[in-house]
Order: sequence, then C-alpha cells, then structure tokens
Amino acid sequence: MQNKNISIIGVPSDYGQRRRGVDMGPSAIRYAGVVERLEALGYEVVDEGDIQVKKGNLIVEQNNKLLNIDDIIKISTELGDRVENVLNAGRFPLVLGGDHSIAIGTLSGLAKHYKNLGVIWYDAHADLNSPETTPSGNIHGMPLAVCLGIGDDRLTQIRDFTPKIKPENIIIIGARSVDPGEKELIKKLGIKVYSMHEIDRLGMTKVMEEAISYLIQKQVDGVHLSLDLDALDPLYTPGVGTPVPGGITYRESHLAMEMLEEANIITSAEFVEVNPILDERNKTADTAVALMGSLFGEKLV
Ligand code: 6HN
Ligand code: MN
Ligand code: MN
Ligand code: MN
Repeated sequence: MQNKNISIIGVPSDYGQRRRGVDMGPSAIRYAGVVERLEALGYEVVDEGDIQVKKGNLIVEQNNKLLNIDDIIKISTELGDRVENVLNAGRFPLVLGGDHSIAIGTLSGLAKHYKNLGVIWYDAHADLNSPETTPSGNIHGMPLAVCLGIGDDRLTQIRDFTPKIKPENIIIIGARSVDPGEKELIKKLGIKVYSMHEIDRLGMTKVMEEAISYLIQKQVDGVHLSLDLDALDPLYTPGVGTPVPGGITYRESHLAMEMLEEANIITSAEFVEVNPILDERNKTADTAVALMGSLFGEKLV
C-alpha cells in the first residue's frame, strides 16, 4: 500500500439487521490484533476508536421496510464526516463494522473526496435492495443501492449529495444469494458481477486480473474495498449474521487481497458483519485480520 498512514474507525452498529452482536465486531477485530499486525508491516496506525452509537433495542417489527432508519442516518452522517477528515489528513481510512449498512456512511465520506470512485463489493449478497424490493426490511441489504441513489431519500441524501457512486465503477465479487429485485437492477444498470459461478469457472486469479483492469479502464481516482466477511464460506467465517454456503475459500480470499496489494489500487477499506456472538473462538475476526495482512502487503516468505 502506497499510503503508509492508516486511521482505524470502529462503527459498533447492528441497526442494519436483526441479530444482536455485530455491534461487537470492532472490538473482536481489535482483539484479533489488527493494530499490531499492520504496525509489523511498517504502517503508522492510529486507532481513532469507535464512533458514538446509541445502545438500544433494535426495531424488528415485520412490516417495517426501513428498520432503524433514524439511527442509521445518524451513524452514517457521523461516519461520513470522520472518513472525509481522515482523507483530508492524507491518511488511509480502515473502517471496522458493524453490519454492512455502515457502508452508506463510509461511501458518503469517500465520495466527497474521490470524483470517480471505484468500489469492490466482496460479498455473498449484492446489497442492492430498496424498500420496494427488500425481503427483510434490513438496511444492511441496501447500502449499494443507496449509494447509487436508489431508495429512500433520507438515505440517498445523506451528507446532502447523491449519487455517491456510478454503476459502471462497481464490481461485486462472491455473490450467491441475490434477490429478484436485485437481479433486475444488476441487469438494468449493467453492474459487473463475479458470482461464485465465475469464481469457480475462471479461478480467482483471472477474476481479480479482470476486476483490476476493469477498474483501471474506468480511470477511477480511488478504489474502496467493502469486504463483507460472509463472502467467504461459513466454514472460515461462521460469525456472520447471514451466512450462505458455497462461498469463497480462505486461500482464494488471501489471493484476492494479495493481488489487490500488488496492483496498488486500494485507497480505503472496510471489513463488516463480524458478529462475535455467532462466532467460534473469534475465528471470523481472526480471518478478517489475516486478510488485512495480505491486503497491506504481508508476505509468506
Ligand atoms: N449483508 N438480501 C437479503 C436482504 O435482507 O436484503 C440479505 C442481505 C444481507 C446483507 O449481508 O450485508
Ligand atoms: Mn453485505
Ligand atoms: Mn453479505
Ligand atoms: Mn499467495
């Protein structure tokens, strides 16, 4: 990584879904040794701590299509401000979740800075739902749509501008649980997706080579990696709220991170959906930190 100065921001939010515990993700990732791991690679790391998230009861009512929206607006706005400040200080933002709804905040900060931002969405899901298409009402299933300007205005207008990203600058990797409305949107907008089918068929090497040259061709001025730990097979990351079998392996994921590091294109990252309550001895947080090791240039020999 070119930028040797990393700022870590924890976002202990579980408001984007219905299972408690993902708010403890940032702590679990810290206990797995993220700061020490990155410092050992020669980075100057500042842990800025967690943003303020109110502890409260999650709203779980059946008919609500935008669960906990008020809390999510507040968290996203604050996170966006914090991420923008990190960029203005010339530092690399590394955001620890929290459920994936926090990406709305992260991208609202990044997109003020980068005018042609690329996004790699490493996830079992497409997170392209809207209140019209959501099967759950959980906002963690919507952040990518929100950043495209699709969905409730209160979310799309966070930090007073929309859209945050262009559909042609997005690459989804690892998809295997995509809802009907999301499939339609992917077709309509022509979003580039490497589902598990392409990963099986082409192999991770080819997938990453293609993904990297695709973003370079789009002349992006920065690339954000939004890594949902459920992209990996639950064998390696059991501590996630919405596990889907048939996922990316541990080695394939390391390879993907190593290739991103070699390509030197990543300018910010977030690791989300680590839920220690559902985990086995902090395995998911350990995997997250190991992947960060590869992303930031750790070598095996
Ligand atoms: N995630 N597509 C499902 C929904 O409820 O919208 C699952 C979303 C999962 C979101 O894992 O970040
Ligand atoms: Mn996700
Ligand atoms: Mn997911
Ligand atoms: Mn390797």
